[in-house]
Amino acid sequence: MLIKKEDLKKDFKDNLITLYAEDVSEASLEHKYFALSEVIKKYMFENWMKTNRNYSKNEVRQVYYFSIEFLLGRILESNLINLGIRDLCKEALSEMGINLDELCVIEKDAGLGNGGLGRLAACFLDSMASLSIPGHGNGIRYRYGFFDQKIMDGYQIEIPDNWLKDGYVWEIRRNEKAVRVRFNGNVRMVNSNGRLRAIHENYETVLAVPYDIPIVGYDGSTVNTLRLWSAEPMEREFDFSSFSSGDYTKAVEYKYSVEAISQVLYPDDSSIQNKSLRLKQEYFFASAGIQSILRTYKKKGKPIEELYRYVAIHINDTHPSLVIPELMRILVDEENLTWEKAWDITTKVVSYTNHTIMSEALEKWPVSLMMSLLPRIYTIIEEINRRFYLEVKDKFNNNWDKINKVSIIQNGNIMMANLCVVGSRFVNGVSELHTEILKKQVLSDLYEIYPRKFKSVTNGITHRRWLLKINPELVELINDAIGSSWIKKPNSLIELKKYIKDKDFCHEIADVKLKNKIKLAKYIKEKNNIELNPKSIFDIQAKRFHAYKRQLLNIMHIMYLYNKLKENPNTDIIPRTFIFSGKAAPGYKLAKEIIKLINCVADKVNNDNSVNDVLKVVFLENYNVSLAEMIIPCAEVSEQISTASKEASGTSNMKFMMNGAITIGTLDGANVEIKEAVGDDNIVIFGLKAYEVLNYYKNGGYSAMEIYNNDMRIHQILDQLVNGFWCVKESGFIDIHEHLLKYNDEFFVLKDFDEYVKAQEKISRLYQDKIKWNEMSINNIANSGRFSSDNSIKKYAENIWNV
Ligand code: 26V
Repeated sequence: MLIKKEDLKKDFKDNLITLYAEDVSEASLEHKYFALSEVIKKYMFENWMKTNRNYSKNEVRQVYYFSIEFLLGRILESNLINLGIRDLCKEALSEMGINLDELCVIEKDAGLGNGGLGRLAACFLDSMASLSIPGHGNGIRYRYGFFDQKIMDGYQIEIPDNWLKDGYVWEIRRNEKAVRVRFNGNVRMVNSNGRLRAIHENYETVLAVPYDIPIVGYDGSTVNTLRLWSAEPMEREFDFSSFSSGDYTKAVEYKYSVEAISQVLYPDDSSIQNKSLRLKQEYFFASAGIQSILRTYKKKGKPIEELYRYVAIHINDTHPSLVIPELMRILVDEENLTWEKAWDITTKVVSYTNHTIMSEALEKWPVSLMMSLLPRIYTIIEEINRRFYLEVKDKFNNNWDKINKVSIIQNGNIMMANLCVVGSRFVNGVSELHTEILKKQVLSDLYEIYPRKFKSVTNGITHRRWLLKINPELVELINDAIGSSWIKKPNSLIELKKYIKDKDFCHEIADVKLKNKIKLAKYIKEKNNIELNPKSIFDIQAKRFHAYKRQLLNIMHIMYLYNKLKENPNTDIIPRTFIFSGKAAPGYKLAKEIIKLINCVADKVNNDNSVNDVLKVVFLENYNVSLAEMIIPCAEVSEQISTASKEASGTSNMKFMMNGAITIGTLDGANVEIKEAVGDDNIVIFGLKAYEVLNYYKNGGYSAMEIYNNDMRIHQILDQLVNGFWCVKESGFIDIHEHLLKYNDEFFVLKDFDEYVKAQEKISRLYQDKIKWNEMSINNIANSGRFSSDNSIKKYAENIWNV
């Protein structure tokens, strides 16, 4: 579709009139944002309709990506980029005296995700559409997204994210496509014509209403759909006339209990487990999604037995795992297929990605809860488990230890990862290392049963957002050097290697970085009132706060530097700005205490004139997609310092390298592959290896106390945690102290400290050689194409979905 500037201007002005009865001079930025978005929507909708018609007419296999999180961020500018009209639009608006950037920031982030997992889902949608793969998202339309974080007196405060307050332009409510989802009640088995039949009675019905968001691919031709479900009461059940019969409060209670299902995104923390509302959410979108897929499929007029030819369902972690018994339920109870046939279809259609090896994060649900909330689904899981048991008991020679480990139901709990492996065609980890750990440890017995199910697909990020959109000046440099073919073929970024020894190019790269840093320094001055030296090294750790990600190691290194400078003011230090950003789960005490510690250290360091020429510490509140877009282009050092084996992949590591930062990291997750890609000289690696960590967990032999007693730097830092050194008023950082000493430092912070300090010294040394540093930076950018999510999606398409 060819869009002309004059048409765009006219459409925009028309919209201002029809929406707000205003002209350009009268409209507020908000109104202009909405008017523009409506124009862009119209441009997308034509191809959306075409894409949908094409999908329903032609016999193409559709992929449905089920995820309880989609962390989209803002999408106006991405849509403009993918439609190929960002510059045109900028120009058109500027001719009317409007700055596009000012409109883009009006959009509220769609923060329907916690972090990496949700953002991955969003990047994958972008890649599927850009590669013209018929791939759609299926999730929940949360009324409140991930909380907004405020820092008050150094502490994290959570504020509800009312992102829908002013309406969301990119969605369409589709009343006519609503489906019903049933909860509670009881199940009775009856014999009908020689077949056992399940009758589900006395259930409560919830209406699932879909909201569709168009996902436009790069070049605009393919427009896929993200379908998010909202939970609403059935009108019949929520009948105000019952007021007269005295049931008014009951009716209101019903309404609220139903709406609660899609009310709020759970901020992941250890307390999710056993939350019945969470289980309701999981079944709600799994069931609604499956019903909607089957309805679409049946319109094609194909026999249900052939479903697997036309449909691939992917489950992003175990949260959508009830897809498996739900599909079984419909095939057996409603389509009247035999169990065997239904199971054959289900296990050909579904595939599963695991995203963590942390045992606390592996989902399990009490049998009692499942039985009462989803009685029919429970009986199906029980039957899957029974048949699976018959299959493995011979294979494992009645080895009960092993049989129990693979069992779907264990000690009164349903183990969702086991259900997923048994019920899926393929299972994959999200980096090579992570997949190896799944095979050898976490899911080793299941791997023994199904070796061919296991695959590895390393995560990726969409370079269209994480480079093209967020770092325009770097993009201009790249395009001048190697042309713009990398936008369609991200691996072509490798051509930049030719420029590594090009002095001019090196200088230009450094200039762009400096410009970006100056912009960020200005923002930080306004936001935090901290003055930064843009020539200092910008060293950034931006991600969720989790003990295993070890923000603590980072801040302890800063505490050590401070102590060293105080002891010897002549210590030669290359000026550094340490920037932290990220949210802790509201119930995660330790993580919140680490945030407080960072803010206390920042306060003291930044206000101490004897050190603040060389050392600055900043905590940027409310890390979200938009903030990530702002800070990532400014990083020179990317902190990827998780305890080896714990970070399944990581994706910010990829975003930072793509924008020219050098990684300081452990050999964990995708860092291993980043090291392979850039070579040992272009990354700084330190710390325990995954097998060493796993070995300590298995066999013991680590004593944090011993390190505390022998390393005086650590001794001093730990003592300062509890003697009021950093925050005089506070009672001290007792939880952190105990975590490290009393509970023996579960994530090996003390163990890796010495190597981390040395790695940081190496970073400083490297930075002094500006030429070398810029070469490293170019090398990182050049090798980052491999981590485009286009590559991940191609692998899924070929090896897993068969599309
Ligand atoms: C959740 C929890 C909750 C309880 C406390 C411990 C804990 C640890 C981890 C998690 C995360 C669960 C799933 C998840 O978000 N995994 C992330 O997925 C990303 C995309 O694949 C990947 O890059 C991250 O490494 C991985 O942590």
